[in-house]
Amino acid sequence: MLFQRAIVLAALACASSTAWAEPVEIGCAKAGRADAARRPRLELPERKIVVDADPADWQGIQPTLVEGEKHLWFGQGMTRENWHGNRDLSYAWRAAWHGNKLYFLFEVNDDKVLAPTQPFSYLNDSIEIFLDYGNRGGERVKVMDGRADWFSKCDPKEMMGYEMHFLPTTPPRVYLDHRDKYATDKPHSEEFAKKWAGEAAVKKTATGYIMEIGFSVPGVALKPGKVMGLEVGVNDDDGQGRKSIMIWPATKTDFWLTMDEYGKIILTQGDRK
Ligand SMILES: [Ca+2]
Ligand SMILES: [Ca+2]
Repeated sequence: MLFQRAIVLAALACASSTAWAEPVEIGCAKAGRADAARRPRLELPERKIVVDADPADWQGIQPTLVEGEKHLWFGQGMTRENWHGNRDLSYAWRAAWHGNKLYFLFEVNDDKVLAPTQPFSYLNDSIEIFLDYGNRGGERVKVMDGRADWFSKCDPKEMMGYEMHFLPTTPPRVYLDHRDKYATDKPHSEEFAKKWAGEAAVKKTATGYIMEIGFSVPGVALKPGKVMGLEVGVNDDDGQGRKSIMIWPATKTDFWLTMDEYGKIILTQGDRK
């Protein structure tokens, strides 16, 4: 997504003529690559999950808390001042796997959960999942024809990792990639259901919403020991368009372009409930 982010950062920070394909050297991107050992590694238990927005299936699986300003990403009008604490935006997420499907549970605190009014999915209240399914790191989209603007075309062969968006609508709207430029009114929900065995369910809560998600990435086999890169985010629109995004784990890098600082998830056999 974050075409707009890419433009801003490329213009500010990247002198390369292939700005879309080259890692943009900002913040601690280089230091992060040199210090891979510090990246979070999470073991995903194997567990049968029913995707119904009821968190009961997840008992005993440790949530990862994304709270506090250290998880904010700044740019495109998003500043520290726009975030009003954990009740405004924060979340806990968990992940598991079963068969050939990955499962996620997001429990989001957002004091104003709004119907989508913004033109692009990521400018509305929404969840983002970035998946480096081959644990490759590097460029998320590897341009093959030399064009500078990879966002203008979505060639599945070039996609080394997915950027998926989920809106807390009923039913949730799902966006799988940038082929429709993440236009809010062009979700890929049907394709998600048919080709990804995708499921998503949402429930509003007193403090925000719960989203439960399950899917099988086409062509990707899951088995114990498999390692993938993962980055997650939640966007917050409280009525004036997106004002905050909270990210795990990398907050100071070009995570929508490069996958070098994603956390690692490892599929285990440790839990067969
Ligand atoms: Ca909010
Ligand atoms: Ca909101």
